[in-house]
Amino acid sequence: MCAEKPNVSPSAADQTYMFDRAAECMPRAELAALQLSRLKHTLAHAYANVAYVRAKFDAARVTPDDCQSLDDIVRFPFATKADLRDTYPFGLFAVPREQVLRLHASSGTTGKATVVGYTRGDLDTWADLMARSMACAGARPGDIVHNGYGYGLFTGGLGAHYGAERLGCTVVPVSGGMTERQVTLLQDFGAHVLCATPSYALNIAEVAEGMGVDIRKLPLRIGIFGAEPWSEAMRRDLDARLGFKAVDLYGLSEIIGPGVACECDHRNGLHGWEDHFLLEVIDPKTLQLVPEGEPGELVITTLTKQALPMVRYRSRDITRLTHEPCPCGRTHVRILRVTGRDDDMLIIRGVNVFPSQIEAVLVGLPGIAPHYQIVLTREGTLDAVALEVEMAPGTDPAGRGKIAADVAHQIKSRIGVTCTVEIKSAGEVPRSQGKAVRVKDLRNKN
Ligand code: DLL
Repeated sequence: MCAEKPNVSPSAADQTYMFDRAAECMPRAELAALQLSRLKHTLAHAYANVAYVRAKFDAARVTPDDCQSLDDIVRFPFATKADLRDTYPFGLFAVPREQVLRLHASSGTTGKATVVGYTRGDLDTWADLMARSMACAGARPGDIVHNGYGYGLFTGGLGAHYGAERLGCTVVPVSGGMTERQVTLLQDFGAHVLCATPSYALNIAEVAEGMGVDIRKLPLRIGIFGAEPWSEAMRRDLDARLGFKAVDLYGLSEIIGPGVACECDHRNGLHGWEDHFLLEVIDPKTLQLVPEGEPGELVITTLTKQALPMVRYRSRDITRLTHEPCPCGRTHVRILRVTGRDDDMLIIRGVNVFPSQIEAVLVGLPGIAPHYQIVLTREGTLDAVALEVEMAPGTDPAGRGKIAADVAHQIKSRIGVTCTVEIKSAGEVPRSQGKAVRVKDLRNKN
């Protein structure tokens, strides 16, 4: 309970604040015209300056002149992570390397890292889009922003950092890790906004509980969480444990980093910033567009990037789009939460399952803490799934067997997957410092 927490919700007038109202509320027809002129420019820029892109367009027998309307985008070939790997490190840059002021890279767990670059103009656009996103989420100039996203090659830390500064906030650049110190700083500095992955936010909440600190009584108002899939159930849990509003932020380094899309106060999907990105959703098997509202893979074309223009980048992220008007007045399409990546999708004895579906079942079950790992092994020719879940602190260990049976039953009846469940003691499942590792795939190792 949080009876002492002061009522710090922004006033009604404050809720109408936007970082760039003209862009965020642009009438749809104007937005489409802007997109088309920017799309033409991007296609011409990539074709003229990136040999790899030119060769792909030539092979597909298209030139930038074939784009006369936004619908013509489907004539152009897709880009994938493989393009970045094939041209490692700088082969997709459309400007001389000397004009690239910043590099970021993914860790590249499979194969080479993917490297992305930014001109001065790109860094400026990114800061603007992150400022816009943070304001959309409810951050305001003058707020203190505790930035727990990792600093370094990952785009989360510096992306949120420059966005918060652009908005006019005081940034606390703590990065991930040293969680006890983070709790102390949250208390001492009185941050209003917490930026972190949702799994790390959970870790912070838990460490605070262990230190006897009630996060719900601190001045924190908003959590801007992203960089990994999370469920509505996890959001409810985070809202309750942290005592403030958990808001979803989406992005990917290949496109710009965080700041591609963000929820507003209504938390009914993430506004995708269409003046800078053209968003499509395709069926990953047929590669055709799906009707609005149907789930599919998000494909993104950058409209203003200079160093690394991306045409039809296949994100692998599964989501849905809606143009239903949002009460906030922003006109940009909404991404209805990214449920997972199609390359994270587990096919367990023929059933397609995303880790976030398992999470949604686990969060809220009695006796369970929302810390889990899915361990995949192979038994003969069949995949076997073991779920390692933690007992909630204070739960009687004698009840493990019953809790395990209950979890297995719920997973079977709600998702249709048979799994064995191991109930671990509090603290046994590894804690996240950034992006949580939800799946341990041992199938090729035994
Ligand atoms: O994770 C950028 C980011 C940083 C976004 C901080 C939000 C907050 P990458 O490391 O390139 O970039 O990973 C991008 O993470 O394709 C999704 O699969 C996943 N992802 C990012 N945001 C969300 C989200 C950053 N809100 C990949 N929900 C993306 C679900 C997300 N998945």
